[in-house]
Amino acid sequence: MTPLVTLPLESYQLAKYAEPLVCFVCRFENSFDAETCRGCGAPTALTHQATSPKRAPQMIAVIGPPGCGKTVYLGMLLDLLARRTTGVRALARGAFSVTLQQETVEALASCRFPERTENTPSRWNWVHCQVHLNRRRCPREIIVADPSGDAILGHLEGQGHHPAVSALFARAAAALVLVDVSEVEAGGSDGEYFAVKALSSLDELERKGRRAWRRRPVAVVFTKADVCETCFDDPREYAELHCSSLVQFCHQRFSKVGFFATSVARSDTGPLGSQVPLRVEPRAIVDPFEWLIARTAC
Ligand SMILES: Nc1nc2c(ncn2[C@@H]2O[C@H](COP(=O)(O)OP(=O)(O)O)[C@@H](O)[C@H]2O)c(=O)[nH]1
Ligand SMILES: [Mg+2]
Ligand SMILES: [Zn+2]
Repeated sequence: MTPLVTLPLESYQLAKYAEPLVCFVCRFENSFDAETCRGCGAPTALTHQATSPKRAPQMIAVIGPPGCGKTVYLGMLLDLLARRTTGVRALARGAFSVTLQQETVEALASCRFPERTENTPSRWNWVHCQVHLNRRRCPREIIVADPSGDAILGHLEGQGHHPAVSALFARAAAALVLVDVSEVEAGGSDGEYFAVKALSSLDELERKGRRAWRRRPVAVVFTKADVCETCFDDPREYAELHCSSLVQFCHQRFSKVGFFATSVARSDTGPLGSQVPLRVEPRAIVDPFEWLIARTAC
């Protein structure tokens, strides 16, 4: 015997699915209840938030090979910006925006560096923050992702499909290009080639008009500069001496380029062979960000 049951037809629930949620980062059309974008992996909370402010948020592309120090630099940058009471400050928007800062600071506080960033974009840390420049100017909405270097490399080498990297490259208002000083000092030039490849790829994306990449600001950031004091003395001169093809490329193709040296912690080889932070001593971390924001068109 089949018992008869009455089920209410909740068709109004289906109406929610009729209107897609267009991802702010990659423009993929998601269903309204998706947690991460099926196109690029960014949290959909970011898209919900992005539609609320008066000014649309601007993205900053963070570019560098695996291991150049993106996670450590960004985590420390956000922590410093969040604790400031004057000058450029940042307020996180949404719980997901605090994770990068939290994971980095907790790792450094327990004498280790953060884990290597996973390749899958839905596992990257995405940050949406409100950046206050000074009392007179209204705050800016900024979105930054901490991408995996392997995904950027894959995108540059044309291997695989990396919608998150493609979207960041195409739609970012500015770029932070990281070059590892410890590699430069060891005589390597992979970091320099990586930076030239990435900048060349940006330049080819948009060459004409107001949105041309040559008009968008690019900060070249030498990370782990604790290994070479002269890099701090004059980062541009250091770049001209050690990364001359990068400097040439920047001058030829971009109109707003700055060179910076930063360091988060001195490190040494631990008992298990991995690098451990010896002394956390952030130096010149905010300078590139401050420079970039001041030059990013509203
Ligand atoms: N000496 C020094 N080493 C650093 C610094 N920042 C990062 N590192 C080292 O670089 C490694 C990779 O850093 P990470 O931020 O994970 O690189 P990512 O792959 O670009 O995100 C860390 O595990 C540390 O060994 C720094 O400021 N100074
Ligand atoms: Mg990382
Ligand atoms: Zn997306």
